[in-house]
Amino acid sequence: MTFRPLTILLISATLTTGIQETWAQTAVKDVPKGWHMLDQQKDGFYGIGVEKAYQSLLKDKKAKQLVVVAVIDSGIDTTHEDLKPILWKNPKEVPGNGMDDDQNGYVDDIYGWNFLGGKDGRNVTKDSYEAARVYYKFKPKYGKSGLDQATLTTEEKEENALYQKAKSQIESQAKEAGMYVLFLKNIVEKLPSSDSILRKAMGKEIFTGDVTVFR
Ligand SMILES: [Ca+2]
Ligand SMILES: [Ca+2]
Repeated sequence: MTFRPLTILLISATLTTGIQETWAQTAVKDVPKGWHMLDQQKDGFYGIGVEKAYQSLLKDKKAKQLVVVAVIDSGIDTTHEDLKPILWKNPKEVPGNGMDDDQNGYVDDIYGWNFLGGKDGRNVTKDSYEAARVYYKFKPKYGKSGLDQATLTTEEKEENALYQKAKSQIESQAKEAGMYVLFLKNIVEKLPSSDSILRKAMGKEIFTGDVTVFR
């Protein structure tokens, strides 16, 4: 499988990791605006400590050479004050004219391309994991019963190995999801009787999920 060179910029996985950890950490507290910029030691939030970096690591420093960093990740804010002046731009593409000026297959790809989006590069409502995309792409070819491995070319064997790996992952997830469905079905079936028990125990028709009333 081959991929076109990506021309997407910035933002590291650190931000994603920080989001997950901070979300768990502050689930019961008010989260300040811009928490993701804060510092764990100084502010108590698992942000990236950007001010600390400006004041210590980057203080009085200027770039010695130009480094272009390509990052394959979710989108970035191309209007951000720190990113806007340093964002790499496709020099052969004219933005906003609806044409693929550099003829690389992508229209108006001035900062890169959203490969998870629609054909026009716009966001889609739903997307999927890579394993699911690989699974459904190769299933018609390698998912057939009676597939003779001996007839496959070297490239097809590699594709088939990739398909089998994705299939294993997808089927494992599907099995797990099936168990959750059974679990949720059981809860839904019990809800009417649980509801009547709770209303009787609390002596009111309308109640919230506040469990402290039972303490
Ligand atoms: Ca283009
Ligand atoms: Ca264009």
